[in-house]
Amino acid sequence: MDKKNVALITGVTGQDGSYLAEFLLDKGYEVHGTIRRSSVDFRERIAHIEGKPNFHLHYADLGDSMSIMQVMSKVRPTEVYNLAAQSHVQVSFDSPEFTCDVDATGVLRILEAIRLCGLTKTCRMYQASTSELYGKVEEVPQNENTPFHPYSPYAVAKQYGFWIVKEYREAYDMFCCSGILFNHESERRGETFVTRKITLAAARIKQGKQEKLFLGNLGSLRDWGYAKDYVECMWLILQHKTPEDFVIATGVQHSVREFCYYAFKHVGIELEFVGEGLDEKGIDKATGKVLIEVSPDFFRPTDVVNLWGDPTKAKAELGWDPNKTSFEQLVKIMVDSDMAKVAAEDAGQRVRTNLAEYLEKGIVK
Ligand code: NAP
Ligand code: G4F
Repeated sequence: MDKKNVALITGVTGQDGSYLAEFLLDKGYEVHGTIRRSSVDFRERIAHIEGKPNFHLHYADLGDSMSIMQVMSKVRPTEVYNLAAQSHVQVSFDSPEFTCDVDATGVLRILEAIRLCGLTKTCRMYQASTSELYGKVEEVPQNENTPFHPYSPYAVAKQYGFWIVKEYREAYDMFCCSGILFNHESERRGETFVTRKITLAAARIKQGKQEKLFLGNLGSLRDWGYAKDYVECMWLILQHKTPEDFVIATGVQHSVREFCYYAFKHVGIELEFVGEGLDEKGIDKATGKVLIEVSPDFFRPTDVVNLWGDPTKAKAELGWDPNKTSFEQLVKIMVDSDMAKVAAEDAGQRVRTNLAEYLEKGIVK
């Protein structure tokens, strides 16, 4: 492999960043990642690759142009993957200004840093865009030509990111592209996203460490893929002959309710859902015990309820396989991982937070 392949990943400590770093290291890249200073040293997702000779970390914050300029001029990457973001939709209603600064202006800061460092012709840039842009959907399934209708502060900020990438491509002839990624999950998914919240609760309930799971909109529909498969597509987008935007999705849709059903089934609990709206409950068929309840705390001021991607373009032009991991396999991977984590957990090992309990009580959403 050409030794000159140098990747800079913002958000390397996140779910996608950690998988992408592994993927690029395996391909022989020199990989640089950005981290933020935090009062607790928590880099669980990349702990296994820290210390590898081709892996380097730098402090930078997407809200701080100077830090981005410094890392860009030092690393002089050939590929930049901008994965850093305030990525939680519900949190964006509580922190809209911060979300805008990081998820919108942050993208501009990255593009300008590439330009000002004189890397316009030598560096390709990938922007982590999102199916949330389709928001209050105007077409089902959604493809690259579906109109956008962002429906949260997060999505509005990401829409700016999408358009500023397009603008720099056209204005400065830069190789910069957006991957419009539908939801993708894994055993490394943050614990407050719905899939991980469910798999963790299924494991904890099965092992007698949690009584109940409280959720919001059970009818919400998503196209869920496996994060490990999706990072390959990010890379393929930057290897394409021309800079273009791509939808990355599986083409298969399920509801939050179905995700619960399969996750609990995998730990040996068959759920039956009874009632409607706020009164709906998920009941253990064998014991009659209520395991899932609906709480208004987890509803959003505006919610995106019908995401379903059409990955035809990525399949045809990038040769990417959107169905390497099926929905059932994804649920199994996540539940198996959480069953093992919960089994290993004791008071000492759960010092980071009592997040599962906070989630259960609705203190953290
Ligand atoms: P994630 O696990 O929440 O990771 C986000 C990363 O961004 C973390 O490394 C975080 O650092 C970093 N970050 C947050 N604010 C930052 C700031 N101000 N400056 C620098 N870094 C900052 O998210 P993910 O699921 O991996 O998603 C990766 C990207 O894809 C995000 O841009 C997300 O919006 C987008 N996306 C995700 C999905 C999905 O389903 N996962 C779908 C579509 C698009 P800390 O560890 O320090 O917090
Ligand atoms: O898991 P979620 O929080 O993911 P959401 O909002 O779709 O956002 C994720 O995917 C986007 C791609 O479409 C990314 F851009 C974004 O960064 C993030 O990775 O919620 C999924 C659905 C929503 O409709 C939500 O209302 O599940 C519903 N839901 C129901 N109960 C819940 C809950 N979501 C959360 N987080 N917690 C609940 O208790």
